[in-house]
Amino acid sequence: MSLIASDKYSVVVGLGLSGLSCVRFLKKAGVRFVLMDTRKQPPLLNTVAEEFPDLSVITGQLDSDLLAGAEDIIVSPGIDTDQSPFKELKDAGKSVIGDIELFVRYVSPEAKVVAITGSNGKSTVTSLLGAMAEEAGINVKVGGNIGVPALDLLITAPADLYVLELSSFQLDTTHSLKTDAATVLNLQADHMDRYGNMLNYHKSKQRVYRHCQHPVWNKQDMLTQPLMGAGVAATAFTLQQPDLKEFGVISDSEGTFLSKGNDRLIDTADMALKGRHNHANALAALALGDAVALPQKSMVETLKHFSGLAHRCEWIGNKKGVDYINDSKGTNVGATRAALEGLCGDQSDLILIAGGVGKGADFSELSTVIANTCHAVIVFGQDAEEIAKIVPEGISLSRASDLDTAIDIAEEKAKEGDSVLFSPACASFDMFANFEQRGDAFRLACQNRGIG
Ligand code: UMA
Ligand code: ADP
Repeated sequence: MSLIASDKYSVVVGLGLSGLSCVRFLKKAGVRFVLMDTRKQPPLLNTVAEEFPDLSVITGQLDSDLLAGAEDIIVSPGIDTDQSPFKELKDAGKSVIGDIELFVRYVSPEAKVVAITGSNGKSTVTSLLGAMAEEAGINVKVGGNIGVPALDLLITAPADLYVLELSSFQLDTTHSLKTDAATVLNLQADHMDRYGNMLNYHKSKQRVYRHCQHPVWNKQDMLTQPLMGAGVAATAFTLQQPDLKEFGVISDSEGTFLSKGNDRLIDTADMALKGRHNHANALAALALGDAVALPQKSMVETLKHFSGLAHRCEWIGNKKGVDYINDSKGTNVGATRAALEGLCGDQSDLILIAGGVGKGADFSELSTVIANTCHAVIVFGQDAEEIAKIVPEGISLSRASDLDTAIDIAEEKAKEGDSVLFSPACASFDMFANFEQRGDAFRLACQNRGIG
């Protein structure tokens, strides 16, 4: 207990990106705190030591006495607070929160906040909405699960609009988030190793709608429907013909248009984002933007040039008439299904490379879509066999020892007009530090073969 005398203090648990942002923020705010991490060598230990040489860090274990005496226990999202010792601390009435709850306490009440969650499409919609606001000349900041911790946004000059991507992990430790608009984009099984079942995962995602003025939900995915009392104006989006107040798609002889009710906003042929799943993402961004009064003209203009983020169905290049696509961010079954459906042409012209850490997922959901879109599948990584099991008969199945070999096999199998889609349906941690490193490895391997 010598680290802290009798005064009030907080504990920051975790020294990854979120933990570091808490440290920087609390230092600036003048809040006393202790920092701990269960790992002996947390990834950002050296960064903290350089920036804050006087700060002692408890590593390799958690100090239960210090936790018990803390005013707030600020836990990083990668830690499950339904496990010991946090579950017991919560049961005992202690304040166990995350970086987003801190953000909520300190953000200016004048600023607008939009929160975006869902199993897939979060980063795309978050950055698209940010780009739409920028196009409109609004002072906007974008952060959260997208890789820029939310508290980093409060360290610099204030913004008028904050667009936050929130994971279920972050929502679990957030209690009083007030938003001007919020959405659950979709709900497909992910993180089952943490939640155990869809019910728990669903509950976690629904937290984004608490204290939300204007919920936006996906009419084709009932699990995204806000479970809140009557009297809250919610807007739905759908890939089908919209009702009057909805955002949807009108298709006729003149083209396929993203629309608000009967108003045709943009021909999808004029959008820089490709794939049907991105039509849904664009509709969600339009509905959220509408809810916070972004001008329609700027939003539509943005859709003409916003081509998406790296590692999300990213076109790398073409060799011998074959396209190579990096979808390393396809880290779960739903994402890979959307990529297959969104990118397949008229024939079964896809070759899928998949594998990695399956996070307890049920891959059987991919069976039918593989049958309809692929003529070959190449599996690699820790859970390769789990995927191999569900590849339907009649589809060529190969096993590769690593990603490089998988691309070799794909090149052999591909014929003119095909696309090689790298959409792992798995996390990357068996072979790579993160999905970005895995996607970079794919891009480099392609470039080494004269692709891109
Ligand atoms: N860990 C320990 N002991 C500790 C603290 C952490 O073992 O004491 C482990 C965790 O179990 C986890 C790893 O460290 O395996 C990283 O966890 P973290 O909470 O320190 O992660 P951060 O570096 O703070 O990054 C987090 C998000 N990561 C997670 O939620 C796992 C980042 O999202 C996010 O960009 C960042 O905060 C800023 O907000 C990444 C992610 O993978 C992209 N998110 C998941 C997803 O999108 O599916 C939820
Ligand atoms: P997230 O931040 O939720 O992981 P991203 O925008 O980074 O979402 O996209 C990750 C992957 O999810 C994409 O590469 C694509 O395969 C898939 N995806 C994107 N949008 C959708 C959507 N609306 N529905 C289903 N899958 C999607």
